[in-house]
Amino acid sequence: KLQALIFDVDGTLAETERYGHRIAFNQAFAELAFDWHWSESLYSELLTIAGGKERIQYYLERYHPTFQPTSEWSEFLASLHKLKTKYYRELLNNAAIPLRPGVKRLIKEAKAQGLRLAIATTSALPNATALLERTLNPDWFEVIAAGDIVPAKKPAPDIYNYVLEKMGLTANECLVFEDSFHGLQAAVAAGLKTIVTVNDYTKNQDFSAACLVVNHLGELDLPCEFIAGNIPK
Ligand code: XBP
Ligand code: MG
Repeated sequence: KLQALIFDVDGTLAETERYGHRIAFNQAFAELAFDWHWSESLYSELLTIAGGKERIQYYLERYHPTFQPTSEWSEFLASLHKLKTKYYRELLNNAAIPLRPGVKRLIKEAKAQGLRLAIATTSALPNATALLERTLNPDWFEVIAAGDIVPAKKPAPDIYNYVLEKMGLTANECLVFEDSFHGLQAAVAAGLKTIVTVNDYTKNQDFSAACLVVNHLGELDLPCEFIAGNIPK
């Protein structure tokens, strides 16, 4: 029997990549006078790497292979990422990135029916809680699993296995909501059934492992569109 819903954050609850993370990375680069700028199209490519620190490292290796930080790599990445997190929180406070259609409705309905709720995100914990504080309520989620809490980020299943263990549930008692190929891979590798709500960054990715693919979760006056499905019995 279904006991819990587990939600990804970025791209699933809200369009935070487009209106938040990318801009915050660029603001952090500018503050440190680095001549690096992540355009929308470059960011689509960089999104294949999960995790902000990991994404910066990939970008530098690929586009600025001779760059050497003045401190240790791990220290450099951590401090640059900390600055990015500060800007991201500022953006959330000022621009108030809205939830995607149907997210609040579904979460409230699930709560009313006694389903348990959790978060599984690659993004840093302060980023996840900042969005939840502004839009939903962090207390509604029994587990908020985020960022470096597990060593291997999505597409590794670790973050989902962590949530299952914390909640004392098996995979077939849960349903996951994701927006990206790497998120889907992580959930499926943990044995979880997954609904994908695509967005502009992810709509051309391979979601054949999902049990349902829709454009968003839908509202009464904004029905969702079915894209693909393989609904399990
Ligand atoms: C989210 C990510 C994160 C965010 C940035 O993926 O990949 O890296 O882009 O967040 P998912 P941080 O939605 O699959 O969890 O900079 O805090 O890592
Ligand atoms: Mg996502």
